[in-house]
Amino acid sequence: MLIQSSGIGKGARMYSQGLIGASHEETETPEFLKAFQRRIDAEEKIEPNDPMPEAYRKTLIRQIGQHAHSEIVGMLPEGNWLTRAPSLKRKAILLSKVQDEGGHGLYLYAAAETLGVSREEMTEQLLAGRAKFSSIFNYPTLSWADIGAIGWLVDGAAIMNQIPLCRCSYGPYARAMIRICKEESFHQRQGYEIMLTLCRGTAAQKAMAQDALDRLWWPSLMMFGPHDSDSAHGEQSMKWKIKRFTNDELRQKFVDATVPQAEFLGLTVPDPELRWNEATGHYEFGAPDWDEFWRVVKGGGPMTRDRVAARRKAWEEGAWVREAALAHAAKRKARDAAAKTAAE
Ligand code: BYC
Repeated sequence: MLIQSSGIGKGARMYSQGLIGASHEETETPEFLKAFQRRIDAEEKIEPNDPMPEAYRKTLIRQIGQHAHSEIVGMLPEGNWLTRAPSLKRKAILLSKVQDEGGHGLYLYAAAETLGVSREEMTEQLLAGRAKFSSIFNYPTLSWADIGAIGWLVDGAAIMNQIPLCRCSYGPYARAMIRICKEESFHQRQGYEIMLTLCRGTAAQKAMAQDALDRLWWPSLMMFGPHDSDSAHGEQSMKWKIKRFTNDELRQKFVDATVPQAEFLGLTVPDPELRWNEATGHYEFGAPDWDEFWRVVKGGGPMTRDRVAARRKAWEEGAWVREAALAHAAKRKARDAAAKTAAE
């Protein structure tokens, strides 16, 4: 698999540059850029072998790579509760959810590879702290209620962000998102069901659910990225139809959908500024602590070091599997070549 992945990567890079050996400054004439934008505006899907501006390719590698890392790193906070799930049923459901997240990471790494980057390169960037992963996974999971809150809030925020990504202009990313969104929808429901069970349980269980909401509400709002005025990539990504809504638009949609769910649970959203605005038909809400957001995003989150250390350990301990797969693939290739020669 690894040999093939690297091969796809190199091929895609060659095609996306248009002329082999020419720099993108030479090939990206104003006419080329206009023609590309016309394809985007006409809602055509861009496919791996299509010519594309270098900046479009790089933006996608950054976003899809970070998205893939988030899925994989996101397995860790939930994995932390696999051995302590309160029943066999809860354990089986959580195990299956965590496996789904691993699958999402793999589709996304594969989608990024079509743009000319290998999974090894992306992993090296993550381990060296050069590639980000979602801020939310820099926080710890302190109680079983956090598993409910992650499904409800984190997968809920992910769906809000990812449904529009199913219409992203880049074909492989858009197609990967369709299956991912179906699975995220199940994840959100299982999280909400955990919260509902806790909220209908004892006073101590309800307090545990409220505590999880108190700690995870603001980090969930931060998942949508910085305020639009501080979003470095937002405007261009909207023009290229990679993003269909701005960070603030999606955050508002999330708040509008989630606050009534909190009310149904009988929980209080920890925002004194939260109020329904009859005139706009939307909730008004307070600002997240943006200093905390940037601290976390820049690698200073409470769990950042642990998360990266866990991924480094897994990558190093998996080296023998990658080596064995490569050796097996080389042996099969040599055997097939020998059989072909013998048949000729
Ligand atoms: N965390 O210009 P902006 C899941 C960075 S996994 C960290 O607005 P953009 C799940 C941003 O990268 C779901 N970094 O960026 C898994 C940029 O920095 P660089 C993960 C963030 O890309 C397991 C800078 O801030 N979802 O659901 O236009 C279990 C400026 O931002 C964050 C995705 O990855 C953040 N929250 O918009 C359970 C969705 N926000 O790269 C659940 C795909 C911003 O210039 N990604 N930054 O160094 C996106 O939709 C977009 O990339 C974002 C940001 C909306 C996140």
